[in-house]
Amino acid sequence: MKITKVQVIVHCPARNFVTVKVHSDQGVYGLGDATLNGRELAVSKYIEEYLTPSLIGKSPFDTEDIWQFFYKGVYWRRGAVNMTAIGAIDIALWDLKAKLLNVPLYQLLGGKSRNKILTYCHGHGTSFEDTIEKVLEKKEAGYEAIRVQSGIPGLDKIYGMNTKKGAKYEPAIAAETPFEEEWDTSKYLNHVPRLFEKVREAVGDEVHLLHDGHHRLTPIEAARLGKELEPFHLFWLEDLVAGEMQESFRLIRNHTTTPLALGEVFNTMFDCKTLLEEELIDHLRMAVSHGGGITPMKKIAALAELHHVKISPHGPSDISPIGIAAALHLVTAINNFGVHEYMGYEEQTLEAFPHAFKWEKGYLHLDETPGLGVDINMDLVDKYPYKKAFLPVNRLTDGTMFHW
Ligand code: CS2
Ligand code: MG
Repeated sequence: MKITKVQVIVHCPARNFVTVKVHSDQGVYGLGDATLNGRELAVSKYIEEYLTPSLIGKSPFDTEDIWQFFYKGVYWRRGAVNMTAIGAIDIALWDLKAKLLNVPLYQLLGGKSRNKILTYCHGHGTSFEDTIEKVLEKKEAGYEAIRVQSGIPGLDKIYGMNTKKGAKYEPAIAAETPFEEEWDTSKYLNHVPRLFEKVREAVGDEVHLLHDGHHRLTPIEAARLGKELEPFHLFWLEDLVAGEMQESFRLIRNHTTTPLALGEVFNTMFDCKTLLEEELIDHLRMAVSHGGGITPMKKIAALAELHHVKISPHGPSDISPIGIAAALHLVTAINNFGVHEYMGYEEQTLEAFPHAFKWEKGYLHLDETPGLGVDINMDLVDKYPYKKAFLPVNRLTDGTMFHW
């Protein structure tokens, strides 16, 4: 059995996606998600130029050896572009292998550890009232876990806030250069505890509430926020401090019992080794696509299990249904799953990637379709050409460049 051809497809059905299609001499193909929001072409070129030639002629069953070949063979290890490229190939090979064996992918990863996958959605608003309305709507729709973000008085355009009432949140903006947002940490820190006090009162104790700090605080600011939110029993506080500084979490952990989540920008085990070994977080948010694929994520999940950390994958709409399916199969098979983010997709994206997984009453469900259970509609590829789009950048109100 041999790999015969690799295609890299870049298109924009509602937003940009990069998809890898690995063909075998059996007439069966596997799909991988290589989307890296705002840097799509860097990954597609990397796969075409540097990975594809080495894949031709290899057996699609040799996922471990192929992963090691690309990981160890690059010399310049790690990094988001490199690991997303390797991850997409790895996901495609696992999809292909499971299709060739005629089983859903989770059967190759340990079988079923659960029947359905808990999800959280976004309850975002411009003001307290608008946010509470959104959260109640999501609760009504069946969500048991809801991430809450809201506009902050005095700041016009910030992370996680809808620009217009009723609009869907999409951070990447089509343009030649990135859009600039603004930030003020003290306004934020004063606002968030008041927001959660009101939301908790409106929604009751049954719903899990989450919040994303998007890497903007210092350790001591993060400790203050965690402490002040304790009365509202959050499911988690995500990305409080930039993830590069794993040691920062020692201080935060010592000050608060609010559960901590981190890791959507991580791409290898080494980004979270200290966090796991010292039990400094509760949820690891690495996406399978950005984390180098199923092969390393299985190992990371095993290390996390040893340290009471749950795998709770990143699931924004800039990860394609292929990347989401890869995470769903992984978390179906492992014991230490927490929650999966699910924003849903625009119509054009759904049309472009027909898929077997289904969302119902707060949970995602897989069926018995062999492989990942996702396809790509090749007839739509030319209809939706790539449009350059960027994630925003962020400055303090005095103009200082800040974290986004
Ligand atoms: C976020 C994302 O889903 C999340 O938790 O932090 O919206 C993230 O900003 C984007 O996916 C970046 O591409
Ligand atoms: Mg996040």
